Order: sequence, then structure tokens, then C-alpha cells
Amino acid sequence: MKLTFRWYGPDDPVRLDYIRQIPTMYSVVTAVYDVPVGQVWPQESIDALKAQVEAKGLKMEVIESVPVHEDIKLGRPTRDGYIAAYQENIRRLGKAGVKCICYNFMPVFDWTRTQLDRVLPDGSTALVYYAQQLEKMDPLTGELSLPGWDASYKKEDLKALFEAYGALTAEDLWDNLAYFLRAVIPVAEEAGIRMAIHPDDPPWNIFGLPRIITGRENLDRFLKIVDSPANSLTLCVGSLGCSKENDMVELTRRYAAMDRIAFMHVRNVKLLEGESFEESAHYSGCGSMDIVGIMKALHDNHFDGYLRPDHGRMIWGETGRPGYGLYDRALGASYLTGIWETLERLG
Ligand code: DNO
Repeated sequence: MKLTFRWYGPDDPVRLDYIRQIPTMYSVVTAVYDVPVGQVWPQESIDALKAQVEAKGLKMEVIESVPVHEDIKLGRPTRDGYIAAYQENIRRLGKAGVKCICYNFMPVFDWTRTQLDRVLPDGSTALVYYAQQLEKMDPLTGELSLPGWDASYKKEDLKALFEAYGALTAEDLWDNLAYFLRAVIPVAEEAGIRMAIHPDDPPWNIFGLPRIITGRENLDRFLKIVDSPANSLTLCVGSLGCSKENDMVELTRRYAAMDRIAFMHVRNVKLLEGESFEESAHYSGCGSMDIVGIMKALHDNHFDGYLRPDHGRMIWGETGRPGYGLYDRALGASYLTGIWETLERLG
């Protein structure tokens, strides 16, 4: 297991100096953030980022994300140009020593929450998804602030995208995903990179848009499209785990045994009535996920891929990017390291 930590680049208030102080920290998970989706990342930007990271004694072996342009997801004729740019990014990142690229194939929205600063009983704040809040939201009237995507679309563009997706079925999305994979996986194989798709978060349709990377049946289907270790998963516990149909210990065991997990996102969520959930501290007892069971499933299968703590709460007065403060993620990292050490000792 290689422990990693997401770092949003030089503007991230969580500095590399702090990240390197987390015991057993191996690599950051980062990206070039100033290039629009679908464009080629300048080699100088990639190399500069890598140099900064390595100067602090850390590696830059994981990129999250190289985003997929909507035209690829929509299967528009322009997709080939965007795919060529994507292939070039894979080659460039491979040259820089990157080993794993995380990406997702969710139409329009990335991860979706209804509130980013819900105060929990202990005074910390967390990201939550309350189904009753979501029902009241209309992405086109702009009452909504969703992290991960909201800065990237203007309201008019969002409307046009919704219209374009109107006719797209889940099967169309599968076809477009297959087209993309058949084009990029051979390039990744050559570059020595494992592509690791991130599941849909949450794993169900949002605002009528189809979502397909949602659970066991679909993950199996995904892996068969191109049966190669370069076509692998980011197994995100907090995303897939939001669906009561997904048993995360079982899924971890299944895909670790097949050696198709390139990257693990480990965090906890507390499942509430219906589709609602709250993000919680990493410790199993704080939420609904069996974190020890998940780590054991990895250990039993000799998992040697990348793993990161995921969203943390905001604690100890920290402010910053929701889900991505230092303190609670560092607690999560240490908790996960502790479990791993115990498993190693006990054999
Ligand atoms: C949220 C993240 C996601 C993830 C992308 C991968 O915190 O897990 O935004 O980075 O979906 O493309």
C-alpha cells in the first residue's frame, strides 16, 4: 500500500511541508489546474509541479484528475480531437513518472452534495447530501453550489449541456465510454500508467442525467470493456458506499483479488434514511463503513497500489477547501496507517 494525499498545487493552503510530515506519506495526488478541460498540459507545467513535489521528498505518481471533456461523454464528432489531447496528456505524464491517472465519466457534475458545512454534534463541519434538499434544487436556476464543477460552467453552457444530454441514454453513455477506453488504454499501457476510473458520487442518477459507474454489475461490465490492468478502478469507499446495495468490504475484496484496483479512496459515510448521507470521520464507528474490513480485504490480497484518505471534516478551527483540509485528513491517514501496520504485524 502506498499512502498518498491530495494536494491542489501551489495555491493549496495545505502545504507540501505539512503533507510530508504525515508518517509514511509517499506521494501526492495532484493535477495541472490552469489548463481548460480537453487541452494538452504543457510539459513545463507538469515538470515544474513534479520538481516542487520532489523537492519536499515526496513523489508525484498519481494524477487526479485528467478530466474528460463533455464532448467525449456525449459522443460528439469533436470527441476525436479531445481524445487525441487526452492521449498526449497520458504520454506526457508517463514521461514524468506518473503511474496512475484518476478520472471520472459522470455527465456534467462531479461529486454532489447539498451542503458543505453542516455542523455535526461535536462542532466539526462536514459535507452532506440530504435528498430532501436536493429535490428543491434546480441546477439551471443556479441555487446550487456544487463543488468540483460549479466554477467551470456558465449558466447558459449548463443549459445547453442539459439539452444535449436530454437524448442520451445510459447505453449511449456506455458506448461513448467504450470508445474512449479503446482509444486511451493502449496509450496508457505504453506509458506505464494505470487508468483508474472514479465511481459516480453518489452512485445514482442526478438531475435526470445518467450515471453508470455505480455498483458491482456495472463495475464488472466496465472492466470487461478493455481487459487490461491499465483499465482499472479508483475504488472510492465513500462514493460507492452511499448506496445501500454496495457492500464495500465485498467489493474491495472482489476487485483487489482481480488486481483491478489501482487507487483506493478510503473514507467513511453515515447512511441516513432513503438516499441521504453525511460524511464522517474515518474511524469505522463514526459512520456506516467497516474501514478495518476494507483494509483487511486489501491486505489479504497483497494490495500494493495507491491509497489516500479522502474527504475530511473541518476541525480545530481550520478553514479552506471543503473536504480537503489538513487536519482531519491527516488523522484519517494515521488511522489507516495504524490499521495497515497492525495487519502487517499479524500477518
Ligand atoms: C472528490 C473527488 C472527485 C474525484 C473525481 C475524479 O473529492 O473524489 O472529485 O477527484 O471524480 O475524476
